[in-house]
Amino acid sequence: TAPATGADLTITDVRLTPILVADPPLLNAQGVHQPYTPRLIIEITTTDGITGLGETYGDTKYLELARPYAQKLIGRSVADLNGLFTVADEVAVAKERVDDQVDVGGLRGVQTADKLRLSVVSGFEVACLDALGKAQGLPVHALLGGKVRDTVEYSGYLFYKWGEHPKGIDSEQDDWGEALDPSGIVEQARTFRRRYGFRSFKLKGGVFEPGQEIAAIRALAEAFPGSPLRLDPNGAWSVDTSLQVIEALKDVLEYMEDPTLGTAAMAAVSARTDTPLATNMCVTTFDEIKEAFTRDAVQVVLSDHHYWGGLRNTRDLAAICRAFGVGVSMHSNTHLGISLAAMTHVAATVPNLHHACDSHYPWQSEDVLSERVAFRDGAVTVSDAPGLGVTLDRDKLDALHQRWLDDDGQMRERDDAAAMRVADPDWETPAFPRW
Ligand code: GKR
Ligand code: MG
Repeated sequence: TAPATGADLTITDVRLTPILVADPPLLNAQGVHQPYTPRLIIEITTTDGITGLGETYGDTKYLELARPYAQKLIGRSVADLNGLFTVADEVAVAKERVDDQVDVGGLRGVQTADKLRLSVVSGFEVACLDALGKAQGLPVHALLGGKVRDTVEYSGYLFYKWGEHPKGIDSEQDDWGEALDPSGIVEQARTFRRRYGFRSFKLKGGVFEPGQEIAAIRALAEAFPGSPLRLDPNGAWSVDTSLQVIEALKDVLEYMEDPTLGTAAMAAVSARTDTPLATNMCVTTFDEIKEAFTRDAVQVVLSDHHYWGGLRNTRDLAAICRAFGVGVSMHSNTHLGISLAAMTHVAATVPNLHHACDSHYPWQSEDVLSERVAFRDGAVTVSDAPGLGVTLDRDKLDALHQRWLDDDGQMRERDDAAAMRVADPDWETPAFPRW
């Protein structure tokens, strides 16, 4: 595996570090975020001692797959990116991990073995690209064909939010305050604008009855005239409710994200409105594209390299969208700076990315990097340093891993409904459509 540059790209070591990261009490259709959320940090080392970093979901079902997978990568080359998928197919996924399971707080549909594998592969692909870039003196975007923009714009991702996590459970205090009504949401958006300069905003909906969420978007439109706005109830509404909300907001929405659940219902909404519908729920795999696009169920797909199996698959997705005239935006789940760097590199290479990307990163006060990735004027500058352009801080990583080790198992799986039951023991994840 020794290329012309002389670097030996053989993988000699893979280190997996599960961590728990502090997360504020953000509300969504399933419940509320736990005080700590699991992530997995991946470090791949080559014969020459070059290290590549990756990050993905850290719940047990991902760790169970990542551990044997990591072993199979020893002796392979970090340049063998296609081989990452072949190796993944060799790792068995336990049946109980996919049967009747829903993914990531229930917001990504039914879990399948393929989705699970792709989410694991995504973290390793990023780590391989980081190592390969460092070995060759090239930024990750150059390995993907080169950047077509120097900065990547992000949206301010607004959430209804409690002031603090329920009393009596271990948690960190955040400095965002409470946001439970339209004025709280506007205040939160002002803080986002002041701290990071975001110009467009997305509100996570599906929390309160639709009238209140309409009022919040109206209040945002008034406070930030001309700013692109999006609302995402994660499929909580019926077709009729979706159409009513769209009618009430059509003059201010950039797009409506997953108003209702499933391709058929999305297509029914889409047929009766000109407001673009976006999704990170009904198109999450290549298999789902054909039906959704041919039925014109969605006009914008939110890519997410963690879902789609990495940065190169994200580019494939964008190419398919281009062929069908479907727009591309970017989805995010709770994540740290390694993922934000990866998102920024791939976003920089996608010509048909015409919307600000989502990112949860501002909600994470903790990171494993020596320097946080910075938003300026609502955007991240694309790094031209070799690899991802980020550096691991081992002390920070160790501290967040220690939290994972000390946990009694409660926080090691993300479960927004369970977190809600701490405050409201009678809480059941609502049947959808809720409204
Ligand atoms: O973190 O509560 C959340 C979000 O709802 C997240 O889980 C979703 O996957 O942000 C995502 C979305 O756009 O649907
Ligand atoms: Mg969404």
